[in-house]
Amino acid sequence: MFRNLLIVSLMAVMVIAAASGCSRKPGDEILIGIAGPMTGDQSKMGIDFKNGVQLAVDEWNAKGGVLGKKVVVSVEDDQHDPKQAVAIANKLVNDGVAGVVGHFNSSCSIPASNIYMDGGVPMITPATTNPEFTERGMWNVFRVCGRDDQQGKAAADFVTGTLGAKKVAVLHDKTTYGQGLAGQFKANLGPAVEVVYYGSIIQGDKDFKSVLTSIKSNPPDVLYFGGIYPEGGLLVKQAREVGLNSVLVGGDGIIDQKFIEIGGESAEGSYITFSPDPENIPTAKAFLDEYHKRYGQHGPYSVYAYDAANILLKAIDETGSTDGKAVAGHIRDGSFVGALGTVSFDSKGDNKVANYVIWQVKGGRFVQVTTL
Ligand code: ABU
Repeated sequence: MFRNLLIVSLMAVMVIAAASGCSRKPGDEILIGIAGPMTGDQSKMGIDFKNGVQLAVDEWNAKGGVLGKKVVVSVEDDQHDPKQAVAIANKLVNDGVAGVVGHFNSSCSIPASNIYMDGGVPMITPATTNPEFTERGMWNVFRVCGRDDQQGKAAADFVTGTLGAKKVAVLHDKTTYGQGLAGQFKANLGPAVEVVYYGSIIQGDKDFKSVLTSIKSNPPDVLYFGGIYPEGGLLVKQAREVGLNSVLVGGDGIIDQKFIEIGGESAEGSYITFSPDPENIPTAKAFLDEYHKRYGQHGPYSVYAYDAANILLKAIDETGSTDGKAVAGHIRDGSFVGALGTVSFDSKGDNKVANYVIWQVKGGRFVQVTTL
């Protein structure tokens, strides 16, 4: 009788575990999260994250894992929506992740970071550039990329210096990233430049001809855009269609081949601020070779996701722990040699070395046109 009861109870536990999707074996694995836009019009960025992190994880697992355990990834889609970002952050915390690589959008990373902090989880973003992400005195936030105060100034110096622009129009997409970057760019222009138009578009809209026609009435030398490539590509295309021929300048949000696919020939000549080309960084060669073999051409933030994952896993390995505060403390104090070179962080969690150079669309692809 007792034996039958035991068997029934065990079966019930197994059914409940299967029904709840509880296939992880706590203690046997180390779970890390990847968070970003995995579907929708910015999904190229999320997929680049996923590929870069998976490559790093596979390399660790091939060497025996971390702390003798297999590393497993949980890929979560925030759809570049701040509410969804908070929802998946709660899920990842509840699932027991040891750390998160993500998110992409500043508007997602900032609110999600509070959930991770309360849950004791360190996060390293490959791509979130809004300064506020690391300006709130949080112990758990890191970024391997630069910041918009740095790239906004780099863009303004280029536009006023190299391009010698006298009249500039500035548009942004009203997001934390786009509006913040546009503001940083404008604030660094200096008194010799006239800002003939400062305004916004709505992310997700498809027709910008009305605002572009207004800008054309007093045509600027430069049209600066703070935003992401789906809207950036349409803006440059429609600018030419309404007869506005100002050169488009933007930030890292538009440096993806998708911008050129959407903008077509109108994208040619556009300038973008971004970090130096990893193709010219000897330490990135092994990563790029393997990435290209597995996934095809890398995206702008593939290598940043790869380095972020390696930093997180190395910190777990070296501390011998998945305790979030211990891991974050080690990341903050340590120095990590990755595909992009040596990365170390300041007390806020910003990468101590974040350089911006200028890229241009030439012959249908992005080419780095200035050096450090
Ligand atoms: N930094 C490019 C776009 C991602 C973001 O910061 O919102």
